[in-house]
Amino acid sequence: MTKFSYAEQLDDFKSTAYWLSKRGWSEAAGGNMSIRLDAQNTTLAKLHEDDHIKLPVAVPYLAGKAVLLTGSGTRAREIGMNAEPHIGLYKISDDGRHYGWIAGNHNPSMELPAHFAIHNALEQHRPEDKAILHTHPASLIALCHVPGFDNSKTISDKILSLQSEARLILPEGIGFVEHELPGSLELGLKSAEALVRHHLVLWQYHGLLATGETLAGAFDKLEVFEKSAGVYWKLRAAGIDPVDIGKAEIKEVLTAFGRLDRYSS
Ligand code: 2HA
Ligand code: ZN
Repeated sequence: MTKFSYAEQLDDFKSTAYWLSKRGWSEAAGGNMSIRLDAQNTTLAKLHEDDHIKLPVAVPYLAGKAVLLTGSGTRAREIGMNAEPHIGLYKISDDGRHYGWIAGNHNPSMELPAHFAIHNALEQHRPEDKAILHTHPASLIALCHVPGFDNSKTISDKILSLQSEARLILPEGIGFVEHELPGSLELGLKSAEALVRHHLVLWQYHGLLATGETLAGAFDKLEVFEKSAGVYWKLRAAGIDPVDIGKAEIKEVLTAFGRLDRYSS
């Protein structure tokens, strides 16, 4: 099998997968991850036309770029031990309408259309965010079953107001996409739209999509949201209806740290 040598990215996949597994957030083969590689990498083999796979929508911002993506059926608990056999390297054609496999694992995650659509949006709007992580944390999925928790604003306001620093880390709140078929293009396109503004998107009844400069950075944001959701469930389990911090105090915190402009109340 053709090999590739992206040691830094492989370490990021490995340690993030280890922690996803340790936290019980990626059961069985649930979840997937990808990293967009910097600039056009001229050392990558040119894509043969015969190996071109047509993309359902063009990804012009990814033209000529490459993405490392976890393989279908790969398990976080195994990636966390040895990442390399589980990661594939894909290149997008110069016209941004096709992609092809270059090296490594060549059976990509079913969420490839979502990852490519999101990388395309990130490259356009937040090029520093090169990593995408999808996982299934129980406390976040459970939020989708609370009556009324079916939109970005309600979930952001109720959950990110339970701990002083949560809204500071996620001032724009979290995005929300209603239930869509896993692996579908619709899921990818709606997520790409939500991610223009948000770093996290909750997929209703499914799981979370997180972005960051690295997978570890995406994991940080996921951890912050999950911590607040954990506080919510602890209170609910104790029969307490959360009081929450209150908008005025949240605004005070965001103002003190210069982040009020990213907050939409
Ligand atoms: O099984 O989580 O959403 C991988 C997934 C697809
Ligand atoms: Zn999933």
